[in-house]
Amino acid sequence: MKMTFRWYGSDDDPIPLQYIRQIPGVTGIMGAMDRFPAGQVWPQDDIAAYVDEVHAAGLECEVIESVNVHEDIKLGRDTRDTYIANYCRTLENLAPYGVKVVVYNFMPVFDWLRTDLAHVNPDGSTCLYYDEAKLAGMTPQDMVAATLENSQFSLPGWEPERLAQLDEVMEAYSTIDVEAMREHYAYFLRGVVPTAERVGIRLAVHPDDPAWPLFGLPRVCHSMEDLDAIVEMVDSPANSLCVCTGSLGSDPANDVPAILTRFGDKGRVAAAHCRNVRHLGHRHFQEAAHLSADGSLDMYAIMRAIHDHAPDAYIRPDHGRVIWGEKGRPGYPLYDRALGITYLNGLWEAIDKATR
Ligand code: DNO
Ligand code: MN
Repeated sequence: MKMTFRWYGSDDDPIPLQYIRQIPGVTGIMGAMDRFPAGQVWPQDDIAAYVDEVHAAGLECEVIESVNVHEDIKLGRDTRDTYIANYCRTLENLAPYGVKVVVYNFMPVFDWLRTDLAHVNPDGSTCLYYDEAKLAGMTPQDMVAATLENSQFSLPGWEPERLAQLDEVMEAYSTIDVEAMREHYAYFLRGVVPTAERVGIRLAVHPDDPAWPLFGLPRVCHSMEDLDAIVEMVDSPANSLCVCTGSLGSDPANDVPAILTRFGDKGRVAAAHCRNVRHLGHRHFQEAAHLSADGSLDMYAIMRAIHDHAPDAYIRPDHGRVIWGEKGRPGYPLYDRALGITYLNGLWEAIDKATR
């Protein structure tokens, strides 16, 4: 296991690398470079500058998150071959800088979504929160309008150009069902996995968050069955998973330790995001502290499954609560994620010593 921390780059992240290095047990970062729109080739100069900065801070940069998949690939449009070729070029550009795992997702239109970015808890901390009832009767267009108006909702990864195309994209998806989406997914994997294998990168899909369909869109990555279908599309360790425990765990029907065990045994867990959620009702949850007792997931069982079945996975804490008056990106504060790491490392040490 290698413990890492998501970092958006010095221009986009208020947390300095030096602070990340000061968290006990962190060996590297999971790098995010949100400035490149999906479909664009990540230029080598930008990658070099980013990775050099991470190395200069005494940290590794072996995982890059969210090399995003262009919507035309998910829609199966004729232009997809160009975007697949660009994706391969980005993998070729990342590999010489020591990148071993690339995390991506295959969610149509929306990446992760919440209905409240700063839900206030009784202790004064705030957290990300989702209540499907708040979306009742809303179209995606209404939701986008609400987001832009009062930032009550969150739409990560959305550039204004993409928002302008929302009507057209939603219309295009109206003819695409789960089966067609899976075909488009397999086509993408067949296009990129050979390059990933050749350059020594493992692709790791991040599951749908939350773990159910939204606005009738065909989401294909939120259950054990979905993950089975994905790993079977191309039989290669380069076609792997990033098991986000909080995303899959938003649906109480998902047994997250069992998922880690199953795909760990198949050698398909390249990375994991370890975080807790608290179930509040049907399609209704809030994000919790990492501690098992604060939420609905058994973080001990999760760490035990990683320890026993996917011991080489890169892991990181995921969304944290905002505590101690910190300012910054919702979900990505320093303090609560650092507390999460310390707790996860404590579980790991106890598991490791008890099983020797
Ligand atoms: C949600 C987060 C996301 C994730 C991207 C992956 O749980 O971890 O920001 O990194 O959706 O593509
Ligand atoms: Mn995650």
